[in-house]
Amino acid sequence: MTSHWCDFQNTDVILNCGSNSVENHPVSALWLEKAHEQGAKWIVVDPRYTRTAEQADIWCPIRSGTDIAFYGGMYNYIIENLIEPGLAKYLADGDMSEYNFEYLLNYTNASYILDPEYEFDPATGLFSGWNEKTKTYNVHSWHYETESTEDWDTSETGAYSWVTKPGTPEFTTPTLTNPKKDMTLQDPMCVYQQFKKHYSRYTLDTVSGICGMDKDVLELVYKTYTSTAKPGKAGTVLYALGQTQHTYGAQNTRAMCIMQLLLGNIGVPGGGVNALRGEPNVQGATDMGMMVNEHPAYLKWANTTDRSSLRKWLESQTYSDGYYTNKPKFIVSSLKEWFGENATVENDYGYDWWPKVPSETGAVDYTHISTFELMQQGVIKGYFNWGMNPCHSAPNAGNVRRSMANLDWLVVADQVITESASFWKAPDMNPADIDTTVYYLPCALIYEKPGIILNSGRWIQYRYQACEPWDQAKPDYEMCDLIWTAICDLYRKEGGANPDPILKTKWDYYVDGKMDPRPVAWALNGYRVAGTDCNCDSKNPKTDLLTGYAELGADGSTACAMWIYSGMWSNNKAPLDPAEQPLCRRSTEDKSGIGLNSEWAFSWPSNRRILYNRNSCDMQGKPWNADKKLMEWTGEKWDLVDQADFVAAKDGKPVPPNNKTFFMLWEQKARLESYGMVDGPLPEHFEPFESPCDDNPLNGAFQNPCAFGVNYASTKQGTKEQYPIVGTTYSVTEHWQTGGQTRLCPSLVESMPSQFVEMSEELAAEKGIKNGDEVRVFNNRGSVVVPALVTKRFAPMIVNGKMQHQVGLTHHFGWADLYGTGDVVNDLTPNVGDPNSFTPEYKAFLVDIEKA
Ligand SMILES: Nc1nc2c(c(=O)[nH]1)N[C@H]1C(S)=C(S)[C@@H](COP(=O)(O)OP(=O)(O)OC[C@H]3O[C@@H](n4cnc5c(=O)[nH]c(N)nc54)[C@H](O)[C@@H]3O)O[C@H]1N2
Ligand SMILES: Nc1nc2c(c(=O)[nH]1)N[C@H]1C(S)=C(S)[C@@H](COP(=O)(O)OP(=O)(O)OC[C@H]3O[C@@H](n4cnc5c(=O)[nH]c(N)nc54)[C@H](O)[C@@H]3O)O[C@H]1N2
Ligand SMILES: [Mo]
Repeated sequence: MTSHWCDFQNTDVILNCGSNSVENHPVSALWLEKAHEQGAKWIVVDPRYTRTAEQADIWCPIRSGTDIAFYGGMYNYIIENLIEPGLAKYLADGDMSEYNFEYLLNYTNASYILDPEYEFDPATGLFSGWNEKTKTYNVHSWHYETESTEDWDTSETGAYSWVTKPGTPEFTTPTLTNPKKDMTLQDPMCVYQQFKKHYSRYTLDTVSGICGMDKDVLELVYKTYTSTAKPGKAGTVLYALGQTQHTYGAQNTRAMCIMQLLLGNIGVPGGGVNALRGEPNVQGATDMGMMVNEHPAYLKWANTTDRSSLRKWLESQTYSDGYYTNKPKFIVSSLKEWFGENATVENDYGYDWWPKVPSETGAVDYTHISTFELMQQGVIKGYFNWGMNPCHSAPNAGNVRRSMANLDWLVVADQVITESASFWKAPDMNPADIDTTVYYLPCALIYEKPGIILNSGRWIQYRYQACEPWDQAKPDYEMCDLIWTAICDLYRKEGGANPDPILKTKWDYYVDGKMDPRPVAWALNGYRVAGTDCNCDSKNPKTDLLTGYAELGADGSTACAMWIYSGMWSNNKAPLDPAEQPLCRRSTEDKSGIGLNSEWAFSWPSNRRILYNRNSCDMQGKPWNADKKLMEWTGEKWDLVDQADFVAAKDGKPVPPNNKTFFMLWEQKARLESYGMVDGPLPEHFEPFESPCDDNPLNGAFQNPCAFGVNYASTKQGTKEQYPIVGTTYSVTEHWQTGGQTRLCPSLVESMPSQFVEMSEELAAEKGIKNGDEVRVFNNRGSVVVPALVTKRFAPMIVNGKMQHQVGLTHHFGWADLYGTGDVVNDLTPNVGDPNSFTPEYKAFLVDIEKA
């Protein structure tokens, strides 16, 4: 998962599915081209012929929103052509020349026996555990059958002796349930057999019909990509918004993981499921928990049900085995950073001061899509809009503008006057009707402030300030500091209803009296609380920086805001000098020979470059591919090229190879079937919220029964009779998202002066539209006028036997800014999304078009 981009050069087959490397992620394309030059095959699965498709060997057009059918067909292809023909032979004589059985059997949960109640019913499209009233699943029957149980050994010499250390909060330790297995994969309830049954419906005919694909091209894609099933071969899948922006976007992502597991492509050089991340530092923002349910470092926020106290958090979140048995250390250390000396074992380290995310059924919901509904209902009355532009970027943007008009106050922190900062000036708004007070806080540009930034491959680096902020603009952290200290002063003066969460919070990120990102870096890295002197000449709290997260305690002895970042800023000799810290390493000497570049920057966690890298070796610890070695068991110890993502040594002694290769899960096996998603244990094809089809040939549910937001009146679902054309959206190289920065740049506007709707020659002819004509694109939510771009890059598709048109729109223009204005394309997209990640369905919806 999330390999660094230089690793793409190590691959044998590239699959860009729902991502456009060449136009939107040019640096990724550099490494893909390198692989291509060395003989790798390149496949692009995308509704249109992109510049990435132009570089590739195979372009396979797909109807937007049908990727799960595409992957399901691939699983069926692997089972029919690789697994089934070879399984009996492998079990008899160990032959795995065509297919990597060792990986499937030992490193995944294929052999695990599922609960006898587990079921999927194609007639209803539902898995076992469905509750029709709440429209949610009880995931109990998606678990395994238990063979035996093991309790934690917390005795003085036991592996978990730390649990009884003074200062550690009390909790009932988890019990490991060892699942029942069938290593011959014949038991009808084993994961493999249920999986095989599930995807036997995904035949080439059915899949090509749903996806609107040519069956021969589809088969060629399957044949080419599954050539990486051979031990020693690797395939990489690069994904972005074409996968995530759907009402089953998270299942799309799981679908890619499953594909890579079946092919033995996770944890090997040139493998992985690689997100091409978007906004600068989106990796960092995700790590930092910029979402309603995620706390920094992928721990869960406190909530009102199973995490309503620290004890409950520890009991619901601590894994029974694997590395997440250490979660108590991460959460207590986080609380120690959050509340400093106010956090003690007696007060549960301040856990109750944390706000609790409402989590009962029917509770208030603060996800992105729902906040705007809450504004309409008058529940949310004030809004901080910080470095984003939802009046333009959010789905159903017209609805967002109308919602904002209901606010008492709005604060916008940005470097340009965006559509959100001027929502009351939108062409469809009447300023006289709007009472919202809008405050604008000008922010410093990236060049005008220092700080930490992460790239898409988890590399943490430091950016120095180049110049002073312009005029009154300030770095965001200085604005935060001013607001925060003002709030604290008010609480001190007036008391307030519940001052403790505010006044007990530790806030000491200053150097020489000024807010500074370097003490924040100490907090992220972690330090010993009772620490020694750090030879630091500032007036700041003394630090004793940790060398890595292995040093964290659950007893209040360490503070650490981001356990995964621990080690990036660990040099106690120069705590204020970024250049002396691991994240600023700049050695271009690559000792690995395969581009790991381990001495350039710091890659979380532990400077590991390839996650789950133990899977690059067989059960004996020999690399599958000797030319691309990440590690090897010498018979006595592990010879490590990359940092080990498994237990390589314990108490100073080498640990010989075993089958515990995915140590971030309690099973320490990767999950083909999983109980971790709210909408199903296996990805199943559903139609988008707005679909052009009459039915779903694979199941009786048609759409994802768990899709998010579908009941809001504002979504105004359209039908295929009203709007027969599939619409999708994407970016162009010349502009950036809502265009605040790029539309202010005359040369960029000159090279890409407007948005457009891209359509096939056939559709244009049908509608009497010529290239360059102004066209109205509309549905129940909105209407935009843009020029037509009539191209051969879009072609009509045969979907389930009928001709289907699809069009694509760019989404970078709005009414704000000096140069380059235009209609807001997100007036068309539906405010519905994925029930796991809440990502909106920007990539598949219905429209109609006419000459304007
Ligand atoms: N120049 C430039 N670069 C950017 C950005 C920008 O605005 N401008 N934005 C940045 C950001 S924030 C992000 S998140 C990334 C986005 O990066 P990408 O996801 O690569 O960009 P998009 O153009 O949104 O969509 C990628 C492709 O998905 C295809 N697609 C649409 N629907 C589907 C579908 O259902 N299935 C499949 N398989 N494909 C589909 C589209 O045709 C498009 O070619 O780019 C980043 N890079
Ligand atoms: N139809 C459709 N809609 C989409 C997408 C799509 O593919 N199709 N993509 C979605 C995706 S992936 C994304 S990421 C969103 C992006 O949605 P937004 O984040 O709302 O869009 P941006 O234009 O990137 O807005 C970022 C704002 O931050 C400002 N900014 C830049 N640097 C700083 C800074 O240091 N501090 C502060 N305070 N502000 C700063 C910029 O000027 C800009 O106005 O759009 C989503 N919307
Ligand atoms: Mo993004």
